[in-house]
Amino acid sequence: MTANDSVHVSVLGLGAMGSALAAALLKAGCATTVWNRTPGKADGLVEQGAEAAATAGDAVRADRLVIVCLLDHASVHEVLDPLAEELAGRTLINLTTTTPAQARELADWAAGIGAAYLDGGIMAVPPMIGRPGSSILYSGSIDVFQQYKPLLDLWGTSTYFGKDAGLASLYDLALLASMYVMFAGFMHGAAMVAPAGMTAGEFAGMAAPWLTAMTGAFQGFAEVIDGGDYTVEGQQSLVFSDLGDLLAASSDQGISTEVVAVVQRLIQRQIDAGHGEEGFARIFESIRQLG
Ligand code: FVH
Repeated sequence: MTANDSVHVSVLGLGAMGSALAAALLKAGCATTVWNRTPGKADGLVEQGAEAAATAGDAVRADRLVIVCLLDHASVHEVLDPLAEELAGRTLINLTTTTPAQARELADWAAGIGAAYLDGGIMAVPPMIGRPGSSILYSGSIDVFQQYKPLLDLWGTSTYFGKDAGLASLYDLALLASMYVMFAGFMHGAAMVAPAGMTAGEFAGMAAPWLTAMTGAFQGFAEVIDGGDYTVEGQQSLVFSDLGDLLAASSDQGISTEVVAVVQRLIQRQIDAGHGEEGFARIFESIRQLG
């Protein structure tokens, strides 16, 4: 199929993300039916050519392909459970953020009612949908992924990770975990310099190029972790990585030390276990084993 080759799609959920997904489909000429719990959110999409369904059931019955983008796992079940019979024989692509366990549960539920299921994790914010940089991770039915790939590509780069429906969510949440910890690090730095009169905006101007340059270290850390040998020459040792100065300076600035203290604890656990001269990447071991 091409992206809009006689594809009829129903989109359930017209929040910021669902609306962006539906708008991209309409822009590509896909016949699109839309539904939202609270009326009114479909109006702009109807102006772009969408068909508004009065109920979720009407939307499901309108098309064989049903895209779901609701708030969370509970809202997905709230909307879909009463429609189990209508969903039989149809294809469900769920782009709602869920945990891997919730994605697997939904895949099993879909299999039980006779619906094909593909789970997606959106690595984009709504304005990015359909633009360079937007990426969506998928897992679940390979048949669904292959059949609808031209349509999925309308939203961003589509990557399939396997038939375990939980994988897309796992990778999505792992990337989000990395992002939130990095964001917390930025906030910590901004809080540190604030008492000295630097605005968060000024600090952002310094931090962005610094952190961008530091992401260059990821591959080196990854090689050490994947190789399983933290004694490889040329690494910054755990003892050298002591964050005592960062903690003291943070305290001196009168701010919380929580963010940095977490990293210091991960380092210390490895030093206490006798690995002080090994590389910083060894804190991976502190994280992957429950402390
Ligand atoms: N927005 C973003 O940047 C992120 C990017 C990564 C992926 N997420 C996930 O996408 C899901 C939807 O996010 P959203 O941004 O569209 O969220 P909202 O604008 O808050 O819209 C939520 C929609 O869900 C509907 N809804 C909520 N609860 C129920 C329910 N019990 N029954 C039926 N519909 C429900 C809500 O309807 P209404 O409040 O307008 O009636 C909205 O349509 C989400 O998983 C993100 O994590 C977005």
